[in-house]
Amino acid sequence: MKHLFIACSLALSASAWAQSPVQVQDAWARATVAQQSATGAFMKLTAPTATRLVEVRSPLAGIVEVHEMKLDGDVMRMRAVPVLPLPAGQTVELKPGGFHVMLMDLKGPVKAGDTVPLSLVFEGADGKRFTQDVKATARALAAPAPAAAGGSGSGHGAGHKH
Ligand SMILES: [Cu+2]
Repeated sequence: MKHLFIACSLALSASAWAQSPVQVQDAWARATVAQQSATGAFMKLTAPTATRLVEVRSPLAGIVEVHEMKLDGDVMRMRAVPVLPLPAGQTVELKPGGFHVMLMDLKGPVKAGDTVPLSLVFEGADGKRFTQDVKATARALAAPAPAAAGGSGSGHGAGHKH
C-alpha cells in the first residue's frame, strides 16, 4: 500500500513539474534613486521538487548575483550566494534584509512602475538546468504595503502578506 501511494504522489509532482517548474510570486524590484547603479529584486520561490537557483540574468544589469544579507555583530553584510537551494514544496522568500537578487552595473535608472525582466536559471535534482523568465515590477523605496502596488502581469493570486 505504502509503495503505491509513493508512486502516485511522485507521478503527480512530475506532471506539476512539467507545467510549472518553479512557482514565482510577488516579483518586484526596488526603484533606484539618482546615482544609484545597483538595486535588489525580491520574490517568493516555491519549487515542487528540490531545485537550486544557480544563476540570474537581466538585460538591465551588467552583473546579477544572488545575495544574502545577514547581521554580523551589529553590521549588515551582504555576501554572494553561488547557489540558492529551494527545498521541495517550501517557499523561499527573497526579501529586503534577507536573500535578494542583486542587480549591479545597471544600464540605466529603474523607475517605479518599470518592468525589470529577469531570467532565473534553475537546476533540478537531476542536474538539468532550465530557465524561467520573470517580470519584476519596480517599486519606489518608500512604497507602502506591497500588496497595494499590484497590477503585475502575473495574473493570479493577490499574494497577501501576513
Ligand atoms: Cu546585495
